[in-house]
Amino acid sequence: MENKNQQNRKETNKKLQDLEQDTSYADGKFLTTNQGLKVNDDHNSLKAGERGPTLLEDFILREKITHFDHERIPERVVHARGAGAHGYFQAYENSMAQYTKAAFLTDSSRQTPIFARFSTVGGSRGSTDLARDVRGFAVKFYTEEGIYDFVGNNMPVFFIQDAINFPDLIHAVKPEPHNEIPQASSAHDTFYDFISLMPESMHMLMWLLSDRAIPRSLRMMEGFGVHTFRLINEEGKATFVKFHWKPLQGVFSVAWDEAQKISGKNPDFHRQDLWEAIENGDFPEWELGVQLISEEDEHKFDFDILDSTKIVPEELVPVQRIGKMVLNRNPDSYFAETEQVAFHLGHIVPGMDFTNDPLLQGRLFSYTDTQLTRLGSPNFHEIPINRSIAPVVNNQRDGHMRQVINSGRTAYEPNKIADGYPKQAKISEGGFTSYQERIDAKKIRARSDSFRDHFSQATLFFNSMSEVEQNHIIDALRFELGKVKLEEIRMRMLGLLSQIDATLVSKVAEGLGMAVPSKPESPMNFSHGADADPAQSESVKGKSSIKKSEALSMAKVVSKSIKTRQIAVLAANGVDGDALNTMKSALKAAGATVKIIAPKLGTIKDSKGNAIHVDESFLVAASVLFDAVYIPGGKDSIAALEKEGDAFHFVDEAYRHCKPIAADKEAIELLKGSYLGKKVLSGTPDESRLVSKGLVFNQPPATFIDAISKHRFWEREKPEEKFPA
Ligand code: HDE
Repeated sequence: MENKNQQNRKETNKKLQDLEQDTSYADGKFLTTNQGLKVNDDHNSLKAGERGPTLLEDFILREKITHFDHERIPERVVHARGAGAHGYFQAYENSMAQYTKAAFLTDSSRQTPIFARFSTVGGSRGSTDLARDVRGFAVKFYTEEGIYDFVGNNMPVFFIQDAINFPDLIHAVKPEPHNEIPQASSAHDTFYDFISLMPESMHMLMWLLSDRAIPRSLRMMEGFGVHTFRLINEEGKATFVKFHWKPLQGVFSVAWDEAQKISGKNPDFHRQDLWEAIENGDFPEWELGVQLISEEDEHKFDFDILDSTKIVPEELVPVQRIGKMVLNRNPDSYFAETEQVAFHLGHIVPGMDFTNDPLLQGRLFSYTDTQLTRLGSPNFHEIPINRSIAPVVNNQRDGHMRQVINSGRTAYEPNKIADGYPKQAKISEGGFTSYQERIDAKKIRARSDSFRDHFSQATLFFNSMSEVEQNHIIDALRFELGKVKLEEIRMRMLGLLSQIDATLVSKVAEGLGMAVPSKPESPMNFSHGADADPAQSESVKGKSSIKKSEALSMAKVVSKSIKTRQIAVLAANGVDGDALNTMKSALKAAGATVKIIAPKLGTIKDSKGNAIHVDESFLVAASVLFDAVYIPGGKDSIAALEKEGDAFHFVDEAYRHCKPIAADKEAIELLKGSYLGKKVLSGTPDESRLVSKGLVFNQPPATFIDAISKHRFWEREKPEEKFPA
C-alpha cells in the first residue's frame, strides 16, 4: 500500500512535476550504458580467456568504473552533513500586503513548493548528527516570481559581526590542521583560543553551550534568518524584518551525555528521524514568523539592528505568524537533491531586500562562489533541484554541462534581430529593483561604535534560562574547557565569562579547579585595524533594557502531543500480553511509535501463549534512541529480564537521561535490582508520588502518555541523584 509520502509524489505541485521528469525509475527496464546500449553481461569483464587478463577494449567496464571514480564532489566547506525534504509553504490570511509585495507571503491561496535542508556546521559529511553544534536551516522557495532562498540557522545570532572573520572562525572550529582532530567538535584549543580573543562571540557561545545545540529532532528546532532584512511594499516603502520559524512539534533537546552516546549508537539519528516521520505521514510543520520594525524605529533600541550578534527580544517586538511550511515528501535521491541543492542568500524576489549588516553583505559574495567549486559549473542553476519554476530567459550561454539548448541568433542585449527580446521588465511588470537607500559616507575600514556591547545580551540569554538550562550551560563549559589543554586559554575564557555572570563564572571555574581571575585580560581592540589604540578595549558592557526574555527558554515548552515519540517496551517470554497490548494500543493511538525489545530477535510468547513479534534485541537497541520505557508485568518475563544486564542498564540509563519510565506491578521487582531501584525506590515507595518524577508505576496508559508529553524530568539531575553513565 502507498504511504502518504508516496502519494505526494502524485501531487500536482509544479516543482514536483518538474522533478518527476528527471526521476528515472528502473521498473521493467533493461540495464544500459550511458549511451543507451543494452548490456548483456554486467558481471564479467571482457577478458582474453576465462582466466586471462582484462582487455582495454572493454568500454562497458571502463565507462562504469570511470563514472564511479568521479562520483564524489567536494563537500560543503561548512554545513557538509545534512538532511533534506520537499514540501510547501502557504501564507495565512492575515495579509502582509501592507509590508511586502512578495506574493508568496501575501497570497493565502498559493502553495509555494519548497525544499528544506537542515545541517550541522562543523563536521564533515560522514560525521555524527548529534554533535554540539549550530544547525543550518535552509529553505528554497520555488516561487512564481523566481527562487527565494532562506539560509538561516537554529540560533538567532552569530559568532562574528563582520564577514571578514568567517574563514578564521571556521579554521578555528574545524579539526586542528596538524592532526585533523577533533572531528565535529568545538571542544578544543584552537576554537577557544579564537573565541576568547573575540568577545563579540560571547552571546552566540551561550547559545552553542545551551541545549539548543543538541536538538531531539530536526523537526523540533526553531529557525532564524539571523540578519535583519527588508520587506518592500507596492509603494516602495521598506520595513525591517527578522524571520523566525516556529516548529509546531515543539522545541526539545536531548541530554549531553545522551547526545554523545547517540553519536555512537546511531550517528544518523536526526536524519533517520526526519525520514521516518515523513514516510509515516507525520509531516513536520513550522510557522513562519516575522518581527517588523519601521524605518523610523531603526535607532530606538539599545543595540544595533544591523549587528548579527544581537537578537530583537520578542518582548520588544512580538513575532507575528504569517504562514506555514509543511514537509511532506522525502527526496528520491540524496545526491541529486540534498547534496546538489545550492542555496544563496542573494536569491530573493520583488518585495524583499537586504540591509547593510556587514555579515550579511559578505555572505552575498560567498554562496555563488562556493557553488562554482562544489558543483563545478556556472550552470548549477540547471540541476533539477535548483531549477526555478519561473521561466529563466537570458543571454547567458555555454559553460560546463550546459543543459538548455537555446535557439536563435542573438545572445546579447540590446538587439533588434530578435525584436529586442528578452527584454527588461518594468517594476509594474514584476521587474526587481533594489531599495533606494540613501548612503552618504566616507570609505572606511572600521566598525560602528553601536556594535561595541558584546556582553549584555549574553547575560540576557543566561538570565532567561531556567535553573536546569543554566546548569546545562555550566556543565557544557566545564566539558568544553576541560578539553582545552592550554591553561592560558581557559583563563582568558574565565575572564570573559566573568563579564557575563558572576555565578556562571564561579561555577565554571570551580569545575575546572581554577580561580576566577581578579583582573581579566582586556580584550583586544579590533575596531580600527592595527592602528587602533590598544589601551582602549573594544568591548563595553551596555545595559539591556530587559532582564529576562521568556521566549529564549525552552523550559516552558510542553507538547500536548506525543506523536512520533519512540517508546521501548522491555519484554521476554511470559510477558503479560493483555497489559502490553493495552499500553501499546493507547500509545499508538496517541501517535507514538512502540518497539518491543527482548533478549533475542524473532518472537516471544506471552503468558497465554500468544506470539509477539520482537522489533529489536538488547544487542541492537539502546535507551538513548528512545523517549520513554515501559516494562509490562508477567513473572517469567521479569525473571528472564532479571538475567539480562542490558535490561538494567536500559532502565538506569533512561533514568539518568530523565525519561519517563512506566512499570506494571510485577515489573517493579525488576526495577528493585537496578541502580534506580536501589537508589530511588528503596524502602516502600509511594508509587503515585513518583509520577512527579516521571516514574509511572501501576498507572493507566493516560498517566504515562501525560509523562511522555512532558519530555524530560530534569529535576532528576540533582548531583546527589546522578546515575552512573
Ligand atoms: Fe553560510 N555558508 N556563511 N551562514 N550557510 C554556506 O554555502 C558563509 C552564515 C548557512 O544546506 C556555504 O553552499 C559566509 C550565517 C547555511 O546547503 C558558504 C558567512 C548563517 C548553509 C557559506 C556565513 C549561515 C550555509 C557552504 C559569513 C545563518 C547551508 C556551502 C559571512 C544565518 C546551506 C554552501 C545548505 C552554507 C558562507 C555565515 C547559514 C561557504 C562567508 C550567519 C544554513 O557559501
